[in-house]
Amino acid sequence: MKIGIVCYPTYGGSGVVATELGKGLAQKGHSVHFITYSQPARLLNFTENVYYHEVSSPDYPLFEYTPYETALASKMVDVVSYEKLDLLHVHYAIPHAAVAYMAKKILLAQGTYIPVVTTLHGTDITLVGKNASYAPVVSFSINKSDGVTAVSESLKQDTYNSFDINNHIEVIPNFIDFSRFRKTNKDHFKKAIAPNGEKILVHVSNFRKVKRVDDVVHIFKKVYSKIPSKLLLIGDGPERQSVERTCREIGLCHEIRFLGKQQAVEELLAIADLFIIPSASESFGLAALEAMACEVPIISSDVGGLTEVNIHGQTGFLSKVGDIDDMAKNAIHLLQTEELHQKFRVNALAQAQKFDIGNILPLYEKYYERVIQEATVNQ
Ligand code: GMT
Repeated sequence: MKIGIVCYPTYGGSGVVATELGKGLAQKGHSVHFITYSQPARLLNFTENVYYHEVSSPDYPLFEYTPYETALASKMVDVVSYEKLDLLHVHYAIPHAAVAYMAKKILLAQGTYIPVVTTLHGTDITLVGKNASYAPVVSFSINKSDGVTAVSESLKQDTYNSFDINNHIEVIPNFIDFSRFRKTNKDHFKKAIAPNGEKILVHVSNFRKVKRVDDVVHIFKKVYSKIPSKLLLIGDGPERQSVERTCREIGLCHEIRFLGKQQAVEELLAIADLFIIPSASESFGLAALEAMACEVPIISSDVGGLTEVNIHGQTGFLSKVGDIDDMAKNAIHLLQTEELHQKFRVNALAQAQKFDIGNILPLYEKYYERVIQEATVNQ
């Protein structure tokens, strides 16, 4: 198949999933055309069967806001026509699903029918999408997509609950590439970070409010009072400064390291004893899955798709959002009970294996084929 992929090229989960999906499809022989405003963060090397089309939206003195959507729609039209694509797959509803609808109508006027699949990722539904400024367009463009997928059952339900949707939503969960995410020996890292054999707790996110990174620091404080430990905070974003202030206030800056955006997260996960993800909302929790693939048990909140990834009492523990005491209690229990910790490590890996890219990619391929076939019949 010839597939066009539209996504945010930044470090966010939706862009990561879109890029890894595209690379996986390309490896299976499909031609994959990325249409984005800059080179996707995980697409920096040459990859066979992968093409990159940059969207540029020229500035003009009249524009207070550059009309990116217009430029993107024009680029979609151009790439679909010239490259003779079979399908457009857009990730994150805002604005991609609406722009795809526009491109589809333009192409139809030129005699080409291009089926559009929209993948819902999370905040496009649960946070931003619900906002009255966007909701009517989000709802309309989901209904007008030829296929709609959500990354978890929970997100599917949230979508039906929040919008007036008359389209079927297929759940295709996020996935993990074990050739990259697996436990490897990084003892030299471990020695550098925890020279006296301290336990290593890790959090990875984009430091947005929804991630509740402050909770991570407060959980760590409680763990630290019982167990010699270190905290690694990976990623960056709007809450970083405030989290740094919290670390200073509780006087634990010397035990907490802010590592910023890291390319090789798997190398740090390889030395982790626990992964903390206390988010207020999480449609899937790809960061947790990546940790589990590296055999790291999870301490998480019990929201959204996290309940489908982290299994309470097996791969980690789930607590109510903001229940720092419970999360700390669970973390301490796990770190102090070596046998249980080891068992959770094994379970985490087994659970992550269900989301192996090798199992999930064929679901997308089958879904594409179905959408293309239905679109041909309904034309
Ligand atoms: O987590 C974020 O805020 C980034 C966001 C995105 O779209 O880039 O992540 C969402 O999509 C990821 C990939 O499908 C999911 O793993 C995350 O759970 C989801 N984030 C939220 O729902 C908050």
